[in-house]
Amino acid sequence: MSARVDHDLVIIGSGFSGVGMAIAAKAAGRDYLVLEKADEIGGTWRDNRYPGCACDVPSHLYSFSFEPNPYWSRAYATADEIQDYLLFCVEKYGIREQVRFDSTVQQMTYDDGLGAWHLSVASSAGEIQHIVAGAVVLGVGALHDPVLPDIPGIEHYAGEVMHTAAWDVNATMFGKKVGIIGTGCSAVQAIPHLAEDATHLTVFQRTPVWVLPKLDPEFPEWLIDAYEKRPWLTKLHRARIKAYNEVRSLAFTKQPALLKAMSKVALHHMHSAVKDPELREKLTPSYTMGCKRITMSNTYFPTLARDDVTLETSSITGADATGLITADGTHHTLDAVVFATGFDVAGSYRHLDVTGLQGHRLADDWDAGIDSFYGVTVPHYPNLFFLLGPNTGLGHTSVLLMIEAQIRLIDTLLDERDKRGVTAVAVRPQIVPAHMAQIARRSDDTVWKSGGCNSWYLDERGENRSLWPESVIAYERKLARPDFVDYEFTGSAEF
Ligand code: N01
Repeated sequence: MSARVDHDLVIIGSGFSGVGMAIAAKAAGRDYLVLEKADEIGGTWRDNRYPGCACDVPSHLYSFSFEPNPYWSRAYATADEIQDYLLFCVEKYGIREQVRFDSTVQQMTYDDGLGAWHLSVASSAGEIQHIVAGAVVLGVGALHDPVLPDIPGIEHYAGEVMHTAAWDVNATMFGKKVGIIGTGCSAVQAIPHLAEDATHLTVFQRTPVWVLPKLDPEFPEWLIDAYEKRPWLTKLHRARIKAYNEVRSLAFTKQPALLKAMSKVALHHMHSAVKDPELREKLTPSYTMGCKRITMSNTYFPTLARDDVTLETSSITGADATGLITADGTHHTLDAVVFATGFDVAGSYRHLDVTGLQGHRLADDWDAGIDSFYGVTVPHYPNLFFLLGPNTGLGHTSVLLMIEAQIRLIDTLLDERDKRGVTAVAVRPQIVPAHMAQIARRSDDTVWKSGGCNSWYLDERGENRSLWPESVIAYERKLARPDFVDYEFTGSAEF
């Protein structure tokens, strides 16, 4: 480590991305520090504690490949079980002592002479610390900043207000009249649980959602025993579901015939639970399946068919002290309103004030179009790396596959930088337009663009800057063998 930097590597965020990067940095013998704005490890699975929160990617694939977990209790783990797994990894690999909590990065400025980043880090008490880092990895998550829609008069509402992604675990909906806004993945998971507790649940739906049956068996003891005693069996199972999810994910994105067949399955699933033709009509999506993330639930439709659950499709026009008002003039009296209204996808980066080479500011650069090279590096920002950055989200398989591929690439680039005895590595600006053009071409034939829906997958220009439009295995292969001519290695390490 140079005497002029405080740490070789600063990792921002301690979700799966940050923890995975910290484990790799420790194994590589780097001097690293993790900055976490909250007071506990975890990102998504620390914050999303709404009732019913779970992952709709199979548990054995939603784990680090180097730390297979034979003890997953079911096919699709709950949020609590996933958070426990992450905390287990943190303890096993001895990461916690290198995590600084209550540390929000406010500003980052690249120092070209030094080949390092100056970070301003604030605590909740307002103390500002200055840290110099030889490289920075952003593991801040794309689905992190909750969106609260602008409802006229909501400031006068006197009942409880919650967002699914900022759930107060001490809150109870028991015995209350509850309204939930939104019918995306989070809502589909929460609605059956909220209906159990509430005296009445009103679901405010703007767009119906495609829901497939969920095959979510609990794993029997003998199978958990077998996975525990024979680690190769866990690895084999993981490889099998990885291959299956790869095919499924591509098919759900680009195969109209398969999507049509799956739509029939979803409609049959709904019809078998909902007998009322009027309710069926309200629940039937008009956009092509796959345009938004496809959800899975065995309890969503039966819940909507309950007498104490109302599906409201008239749009919300306002709020007052006691509830919400819809366009048809109905006043819905509610003790609690739950926002299951999603995330500001660009928000995690907008909050960061990042200045790179020659005064380039990330917020301004990305206002003109969120360009990156494989979502990991961005021109004009040397020694800065993104985990789950632009165009590396996934619709229907495990983002941990992307995170691990990205961590390997970052490790390789930092090793190569150090081997060459220079201070900086950055992607060459000239090669990024062709890469982005290829992403645009590959996105053109996806259902995300042609499916006739609005979703967080596309930006306000209708361009895909969120998801990886090709095979995950191709992505892993490409990042495992980077072409160093795509990068500039500069700066003398001699001071
Ligand atoms: O959010 P969303 P989410 N009035 O943006 C509605 C991941 N995830 O939290 O469709 C009324 O999908 C909006 O309506 P519309 C996953 O990647 C994963 O559910 O825009 N309604 C929509 O119904 C997912 O894609 C898991 O018309 C309003 C909903 O709110 C991502 O997180 C589990 C409204 C928002 O849906 C986001 O999912 C959960 C308004 N003013 C989430 N504004 C896993 O299992 C918005 N809506 C891995």
